[in-house]
Amino acid sequence: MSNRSGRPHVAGLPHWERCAVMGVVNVTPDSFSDGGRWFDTTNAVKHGLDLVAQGADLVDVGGESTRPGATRVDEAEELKRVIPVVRGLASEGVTISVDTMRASVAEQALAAGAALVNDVSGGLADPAMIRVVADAGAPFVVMHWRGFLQGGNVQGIYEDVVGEVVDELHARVEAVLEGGIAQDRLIVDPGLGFSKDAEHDLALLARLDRLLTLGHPLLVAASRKRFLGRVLAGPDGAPPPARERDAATAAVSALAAQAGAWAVRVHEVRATADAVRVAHAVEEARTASPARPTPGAHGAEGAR
Ligand code: PMM
Repeated sequence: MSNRSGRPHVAGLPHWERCAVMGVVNVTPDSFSDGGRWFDTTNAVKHGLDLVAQGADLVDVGGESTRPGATRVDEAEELKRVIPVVRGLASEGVTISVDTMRASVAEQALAAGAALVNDVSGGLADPAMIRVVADAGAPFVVMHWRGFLQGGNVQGIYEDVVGEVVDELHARVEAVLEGGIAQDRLIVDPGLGFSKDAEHDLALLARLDRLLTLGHPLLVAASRKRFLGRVLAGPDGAPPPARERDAATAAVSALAAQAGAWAVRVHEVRATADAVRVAHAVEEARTASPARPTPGAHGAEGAR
């Protein structure tokens, strides 16, 4: 979906003239990259407000780590972590997305003021999810997901990762629409790092244009992920720790924005807020500048 300016737009959310910045608040003791740091309501709300002050357009609140191998938290614990934070941020006027695979958490978060449901399972983990989101008329992120990690990562085998992710996301989009979520409220996400290794993630980032053919706003969540560790590894092959991957994350944000992503999901907002603004300014300059002959053509003319 896109509006008159050609920018992708999601019904039910504010319109942003450039790639939006989704700041992450993980209210978990064990998240992959920032677990434990914001693990109480007061700290988590403060962190969310700090992210907004640094340039986040919306804040993604999650109470369950999706890091490979993480054990699931029970529903009561997830609710206890997430709902007070959603309520606290909503009372400050923040646009909130709730990162959950549970319909009950989504339902209560929407009632507490969340605007968007971000489900890394694309509605597969909880059969009630699609109905809850459809009934609330809320926007929904459908991420590419092949199930909870199994021994040996059997789900992470692809012949053509880009083609398979596009096809599988297309099938999920159809199922979600069938379930009653509105066409103009659906966002798609390639699910970087979920049953994917570094080569898979890079191949997907190289072909975001193929994901855009799905016809839905695209969310890219590369922040601090393992593939960046691989790209940044030193001569000994050791990846830098997750918190030292923020400059690389901002580089991905600029590339994703330039490719036409609707939003990027990041832990460290400031650098990405700058990156998407630079990408937007370059895009505006491209639109404003009239087409001219290429230097090669010019030179050839001058030589004649
Ligand atoms: N990745 C994580 C959590 N939530 N949501 C979406 N839509 N896409 C993702 O790729 C995604 C997500 C895992 O990262 P974290 O635990 O470090 O935040």
